[in-house]
Amino acid sequence: MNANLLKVHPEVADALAEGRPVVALESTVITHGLPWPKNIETAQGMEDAVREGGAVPATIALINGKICIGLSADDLEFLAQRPEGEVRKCSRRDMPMVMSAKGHGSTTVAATMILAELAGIQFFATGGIGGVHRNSTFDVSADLMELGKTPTTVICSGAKAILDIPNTLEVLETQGVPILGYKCDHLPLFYSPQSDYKIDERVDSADQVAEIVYYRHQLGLKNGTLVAVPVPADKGIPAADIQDTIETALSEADAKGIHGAKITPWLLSRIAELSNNKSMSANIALLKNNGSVAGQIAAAYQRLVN
Ligand code: PSU
Ligand code: MN
Repeated sequence: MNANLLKVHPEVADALAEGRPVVALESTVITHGLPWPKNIETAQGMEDAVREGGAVPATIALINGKICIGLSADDLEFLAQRPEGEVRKCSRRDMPMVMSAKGHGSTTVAATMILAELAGIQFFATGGIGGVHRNSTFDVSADLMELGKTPTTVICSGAKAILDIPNTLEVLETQGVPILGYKCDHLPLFYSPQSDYKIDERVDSADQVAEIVYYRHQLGLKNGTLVAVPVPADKGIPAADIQDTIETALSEADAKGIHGAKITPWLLSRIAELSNNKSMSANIALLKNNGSVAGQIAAAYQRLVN
């Protein structure tokens, strides 16, 4: 790759060169997931959490057509303040167009995995992955396919209950992506710490995750690994308490004909409104917590390989 296209923040470049742990962070949550100023507070809070966990954070985005691996405080604020429509939500397919137009793009889980891999970053923290949308034969997030072919370890809180969870789990199985339940036996559903879906493997420490990732690497497997971390108990919303809100938001979206890349951001903000922002405080709490767990996992991995 032409090195001029990649702008690696000096702190991240140093950490990578010295073999210190780094955790990638996505930027769609900043531009399309949370409103100003919650988005900037959360983006900074997540970076702090990664540091507390023991790693260097690298938030990833496209700014003026350049791939940025690690953002300065000014870059973060710049992205967080862009008016709607100025930053394109980028999944795998969108990045070349944004680069060609010298535009701005925020990266989804799929795009962040691709760019993290390009930069040599193996661990990535986010809120929730995309999945199979309900009542839709073909709206399957590119996140799921990316997890099948890019060897990034994604630390998240499962997938949102707005999705078709059984079909999402089937696609992940087909793609060869294991789900590790971080101190849990059942899949967390983003806002909700618990569900009825049994998880593939329970893990109880960062070292255990690091070891599983190590063996995946040794086997030469090119797929990703998902680590599912429940939202902290004091901020979680029991699945039964948010189910009606989710159903309402889903039928409103249906009536309005909202679909494609717009549906996830629309549903998130509608659910926040309908829940008097309870869903948003769960969202923020789980993002920070996942940053911290990811920092610990990245640090454990470095200890293991050193
Ligand atoms: N889940 C969230 N918040 C988000 C997203 C997912 O809780 O902001 C974003 C992520 O960037 C994810 C993307 O990768 O939505 C999935 O979108 P789609 O279904 O269009 O692939
Ligand atoms: Mn989609």
